[in-house]
Amino acid sequence: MRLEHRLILALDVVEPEAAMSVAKAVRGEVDAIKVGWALFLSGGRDIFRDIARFGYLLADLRTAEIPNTTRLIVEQVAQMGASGIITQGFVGEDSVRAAVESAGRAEVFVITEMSHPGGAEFTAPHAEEMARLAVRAGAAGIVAPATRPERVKRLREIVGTKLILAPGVGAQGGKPAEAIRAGADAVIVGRSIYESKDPRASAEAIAREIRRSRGEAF
Ligand code: BMP
Repeated sequence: MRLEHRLILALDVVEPEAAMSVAKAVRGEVDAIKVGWALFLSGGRDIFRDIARFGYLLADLRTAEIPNTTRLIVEQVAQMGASGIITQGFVGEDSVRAAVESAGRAEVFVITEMSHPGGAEFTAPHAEEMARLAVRAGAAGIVAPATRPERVKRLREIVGTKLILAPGVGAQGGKPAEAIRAGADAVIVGRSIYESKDPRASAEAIAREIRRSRGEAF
């Protein structure tokens, strides 16, 4: 993933035409577009292919399966033109390895600790093990909570130079600059962009905040 803005749009817009119009609006202002189950169920393979033509499609049909089923799913996702694929870490090393091996040229990101309050119940106590697992399995990086920057900081110590993508900014209460300062490479933002009146301006504002926090000119 090429990190120019350090911002990934989570396109959780269910209506395909509306989704495409948000994708077009933020074109050039985000590094990747994450598309998940809700839009896949309404727009199918076509919408995935359309978004992939735009640039980096981060496919979030997050696998939580045994290795064989993981392989079958990930091969399908890669065929739709995904540049990145998200998988759960709690499934264990064999399943994560299956995702990495069947992803082809796509990068695999492993969810460690989830950003919502419930993420503290079962994922947080094992997040560090999942981060180690992601490194061992050859993943491109991990997903870690922008809602808990101190956890991003700790997970950064474990994953070294692997990428950390941090969701939970805006609607879930996390702050983009804090997540980046804690060690995230990019933030994943959904509602604060696609529900705003001007998605492009909202994306620009978040990217500007990140640049400022990194002391970069903008
Ligand atoms: P929003 O900015 O609207 O809260 O969206 C966050 C996005 O990141 C959603 O697509 C959600 O599924 C995803 N996500 C998350 O919020 N927390 C995680 O721990 C992992 C995720 O993939």
